[in-house]
Amino acid sequence: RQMKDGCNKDEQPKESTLCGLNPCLKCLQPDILYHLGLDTETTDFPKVFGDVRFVCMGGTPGRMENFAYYLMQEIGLKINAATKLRDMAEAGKRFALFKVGPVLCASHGMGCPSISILLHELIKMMHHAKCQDPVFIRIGTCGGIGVDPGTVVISSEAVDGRLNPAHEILVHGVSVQHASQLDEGLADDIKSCHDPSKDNYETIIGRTMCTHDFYEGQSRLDGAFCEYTPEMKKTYLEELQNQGVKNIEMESLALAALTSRANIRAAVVCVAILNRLNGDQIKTPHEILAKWEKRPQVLVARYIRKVLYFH
Ligand code: R2B
Ligand code: URA
Repeated sequence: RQMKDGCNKDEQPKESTLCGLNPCLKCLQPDILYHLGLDTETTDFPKVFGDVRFVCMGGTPGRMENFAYYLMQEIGLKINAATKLRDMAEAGKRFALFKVGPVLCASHGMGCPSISILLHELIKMMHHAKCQDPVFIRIGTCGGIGVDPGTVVISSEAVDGRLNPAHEILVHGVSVQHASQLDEGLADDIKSCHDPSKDNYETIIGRTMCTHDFYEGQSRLDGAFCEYTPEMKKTYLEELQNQGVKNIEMESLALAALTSRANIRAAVVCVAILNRLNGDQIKTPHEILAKWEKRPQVLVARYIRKVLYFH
């Protein structure tokens, strides 16, 4: 595939395909991935993580552990029924990290600040391990905009609350914006794993709005504070809908921005647990939510299988 300017894979055949990273990384001996509880001195990164081709992330440790066991079955790596996976980030006491062959499954917590910390450390991990073209995928939940609950939304791009396609951070007190485009080809490839003969729900591609808050940032009327009217909420959500926004969640801006800075392809695959045009509170029973949460997992597992065995 086409490399970004200044990235030439052939010049450094033994390095990772990532680029644009901190030039001082090589000075860090060891480099300590503090929140993962891993470091380059006590772990041989190329040996342990060098085969990683997919990095899947989701909000909670439990969901990512379940996904890892599900993948083990789906990609045929189940050695015997008693195979137990170890949380490789247990020492960090923040995130959970499981490895199933070429797939890493990590929990990212809630919001851009949390997933940013994870991504800095996972991207450094890919670099130290000399991984080749790893793909990063977030599987999660979201609020839909005019879509039926249970629908899977794959993000075409991430935008902020002003519909600006950039992740803004403050560096030295100065605003810096990083473009938050996602890989279109990857989104299409994942969507093509939807099977209308088996899946009794829709899978769509659309714009994703990413906010830094679940309540006011998403124009909910049920937060502890609310200084706008139901009419103002209606106007805002309808404007989002007119602008092609299909869902709202809280991590896509950081994921899109940090991965594209490193020349990593990334996707965001979320199931809508409600239609925000019809309400704010999530009243769906837990058993149904649990079923819906599997939908992005099933789709992404099919995608990984296809890439591993049919390419
Ligand atoms: C979706 O769900 C969480 C909030 O409930 C948040 O992490 C997100 O993006
Ligand atoms: N996650 C969000 O960020 N918003 C929702 O409405 C549902 C899940």
